[in-house]
Amino acid sequence: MSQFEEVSKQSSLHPKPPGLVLQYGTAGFRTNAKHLDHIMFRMGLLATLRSKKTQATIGVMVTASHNPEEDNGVKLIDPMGEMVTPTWEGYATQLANAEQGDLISALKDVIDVEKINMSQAANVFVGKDTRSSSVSLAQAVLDGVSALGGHSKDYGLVTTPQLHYMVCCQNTQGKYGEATVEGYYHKLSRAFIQLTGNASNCTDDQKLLSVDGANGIGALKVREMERHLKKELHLSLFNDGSEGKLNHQCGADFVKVQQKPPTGVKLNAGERCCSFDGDADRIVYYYTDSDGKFHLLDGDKIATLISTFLKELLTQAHLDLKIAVVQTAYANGSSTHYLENTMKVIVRCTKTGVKHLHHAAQEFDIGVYFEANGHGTVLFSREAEEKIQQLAESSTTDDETKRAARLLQNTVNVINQTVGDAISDMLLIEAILAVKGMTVQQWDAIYSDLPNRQLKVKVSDRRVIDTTDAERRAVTPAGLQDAIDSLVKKHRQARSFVRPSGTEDVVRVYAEAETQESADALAHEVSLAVYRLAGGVGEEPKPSH
Ligand code: NG1
Ligand code: ZN
Repeated sequence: MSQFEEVSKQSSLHPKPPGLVLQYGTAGFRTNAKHLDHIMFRMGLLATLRSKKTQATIGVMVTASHNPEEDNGVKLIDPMGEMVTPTWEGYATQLANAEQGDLISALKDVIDVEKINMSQAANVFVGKDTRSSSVSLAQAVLDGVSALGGHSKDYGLVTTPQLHYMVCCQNTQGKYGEATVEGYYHKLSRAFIQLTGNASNCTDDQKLLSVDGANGIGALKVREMERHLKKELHLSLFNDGSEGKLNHQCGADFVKVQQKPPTGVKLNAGERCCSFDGDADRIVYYYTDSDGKFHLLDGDKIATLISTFLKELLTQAHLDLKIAVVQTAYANGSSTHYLENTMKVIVRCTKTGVKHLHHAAQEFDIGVYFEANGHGTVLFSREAEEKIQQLAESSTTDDETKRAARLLQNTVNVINQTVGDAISDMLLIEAILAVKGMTVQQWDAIYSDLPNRQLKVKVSDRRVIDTTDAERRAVTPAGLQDAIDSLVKKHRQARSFVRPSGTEDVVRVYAEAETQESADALAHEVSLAVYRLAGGVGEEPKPSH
């Protein structure tokens, strides 16, 4: 039987509902799990083609991250562990939307355009999160790979960043690490223990950290990793999936957007706590003070902590490497101000979506990128890594220089450079706090966030909003940006912007201002402007109390 006959036969077991149209968005395909079986099979096919084309291993992750339990989704991972390129995102959408009878010709179109040698071997790594729908959906991906004669390795339950790590390890022939879950734990924990070895007088209390696992895969994996940490970190794990529902009233997205603690976590005043999202590629920290007030330390605070630490080490090591922080329009204005004016580091702003941040960060020797929601990592250029390594191993440098170079070297090893990784970020943050002897309150006090509010507005077609200047200004519909500008002028220290979401059928509104009342009022006024000028549907947005 020819290759395509096998695909035809297998695809009839994963039929596409006629007329259903889905798009590969900011984070792959994401929707209610019941619409995704054919998508998964087809992404198995596409990953196989991508593998043949790149002559490398490709990853396919089945997850819908912070979305509700009933949703699911799928993302493709390119050879170095990065997100798949925009051209192939386009193929993903074409393949996903080809009606059942047109699938083979859609597949042949990609093969022709990309001039793919179909006799080339293919290898695909597949991983999934803890959603109940992920079991059959991951099987559909595997079926797609085998229908085109590709080899696959099923990693089963892994976090999204773990699968990115596996793909990178495999394609670097083990230089990045060993492509197993144990290899991941070993690499990260070893670097973590070496980093914390530089902390003097760290008490048991300071080693305490509460973790909200969002009832997802991160909880399972943190538990597996614990024994590798050799008591250098005492974790209290909450929302571990044994009772609660995935992402429900918990997890990084809930905490960030609601600006309140998750349910299911015992918070003692002053104690550090962090929340992962449903696939453990995001993390935020927080604590409550003695007055019961909640303090959030989001991706901006994390980027500031990490970049300050790295900048100090570069000075101590006398290394002349260019460091930058990459943010999006959602970064709190105070963080940008502090980074540019006090820390004097280069700050770049890109469009929302980690692939944009990742690319911008690659332009520097050291690029620290974080979305305000807690997705981020640090990228080191190959030259930067080499310089750090040479210095750490040199026999002629003095002790202080060498110590700084070794700390930098361990930082390179603890951070998952392929993608934002809650577990790896957590280990780096904990190590920095330990090495600097810093409390969560001191970290929080580096700068004060401007009060802010995020809202959503439903419109009939969110594509009517087009933006420019890294999404900070709306070009269409006519009059919207003028309306936002005049509303912003009514508030002190204010800023606001709107953009269509890439993962939900809504327009997102962001506002920040001198006081919470002002930020709330501005967010509401801008929501009304969107509703009126961009085709709002349903009830008019109401003011928050
Ligand atoms: P959209 O829905 O495009 O705003 C959200 C996040 C992104 C990114 C993606 C992927 C915000 C405001 N937006 O995108 O930063 O993380 O999801 O998960 O947090
Ligand atoms: Zn996620």
